[in-house]
Amino acid sequence: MKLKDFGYNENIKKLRSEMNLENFDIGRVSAQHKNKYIVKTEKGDIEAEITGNLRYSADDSEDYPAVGDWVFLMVYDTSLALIYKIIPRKSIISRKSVGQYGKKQVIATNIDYAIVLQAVDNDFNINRIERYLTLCYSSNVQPIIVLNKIDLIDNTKLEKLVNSIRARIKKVPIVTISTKITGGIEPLKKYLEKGTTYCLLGSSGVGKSTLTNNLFGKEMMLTKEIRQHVEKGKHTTTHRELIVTNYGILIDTPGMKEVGIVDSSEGIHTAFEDIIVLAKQCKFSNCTHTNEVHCAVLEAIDNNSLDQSIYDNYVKIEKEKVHFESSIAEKRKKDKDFGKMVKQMKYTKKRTKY
Ligand SMILES: Nc1nc2c(ncn2[C@@H]2O[C@H](COP(=O)(O)OP(=O)(O)O)[C@@H](O)[C@H]2O)c(=O)[nH]1
Ligand SMILES: [Mg+2]
Ligand SMILES: [Zn+2]
Repeated sequence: MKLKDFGYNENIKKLRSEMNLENFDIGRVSAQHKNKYIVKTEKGDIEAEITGNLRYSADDSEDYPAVGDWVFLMVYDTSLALIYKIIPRKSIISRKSVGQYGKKQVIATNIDYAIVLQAVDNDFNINRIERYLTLCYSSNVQPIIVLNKIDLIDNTKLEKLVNSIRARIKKVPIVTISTKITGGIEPLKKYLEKGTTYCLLGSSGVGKSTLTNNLFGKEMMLTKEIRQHVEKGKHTTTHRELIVTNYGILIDTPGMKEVGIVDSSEGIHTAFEDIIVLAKQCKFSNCTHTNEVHCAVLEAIDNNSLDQSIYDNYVKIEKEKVHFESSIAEKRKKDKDFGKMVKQMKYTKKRTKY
């Protein structure tokens, strides 16, 4: 395969030459298993680890390679390669780390578009769509809203669902599909382009893997292996895979029960544009739009020009963002205090030696 097939473009080429590492091979991280990475290169898929140097200089999860990354590597043979450096990313999708306070977890990088997938049966939830949009905008990724499993409802019901999204979300394409009927995913194919990278976002069970398989054209062996793992009760929650198809490069993500929003002021601003526009007319520039007088947002709800449900979701996501930011600040301070203490201890030790 050519580098172009898995997303190599002028931008990567430029960054690559700027970095002046012409002696290294280049590849794209397609999967991660603990501390091993599968990297797609012109020579094929190669198993790689990171250099000690990269490991020691990393102090954040974002400093490690992630699925979607372009990396410089030294290839010794197909089962031995070292990742030396990560090429700066165009976009990073991350979420709150599950179970690690104040930490982020990178889901995928260098994504062009996110396919925000929901099933029209019991999974449908506009608040959650807005949440994913916030995540997309804060990650510099363009969203496409896709409703799957439309074989399960009639046209009237479908039209109602689409209209209900349209009432709240104005500028994002909405595509309706089914992976179970012939030609059911054709409407989506119009939005897909070879060589472009798409990340599938959505709860578990909405059809992300089925859609990936359909676009790939055949059932992937890998998916079956993973299923067997799951059946044996092993965890596969961190599994992500970059898959090259004629309809673009797809990154299937594990179902996200909760989309924890991390530092996303930009994202919130774009997803809740109506509110942000109104907010410019609030009396106080630091208005929280919760209890202030002359708050243009609250007034708009009162006179029905702003939907209460949009507002409620906005307040909820904004609150989470503030909470996460303070948890990060708190964690940084703790780390810093700890660092100081260690330094102090070393210093004391030195002094007492003599
Ligand atoms: N009725 C219907 N079922 C679907 C459709 N797409 C996927 N499914 C089913 O939904 C279930 C979950 O699909 P899967 O791809 O594993 O979801 P994932 O967790 O998002 O990867 C499977 O049983 C699929 O066969 C669809 O368009 N219509
Ligand atoms: Mg899946
Ligand atoms: Zn206000």
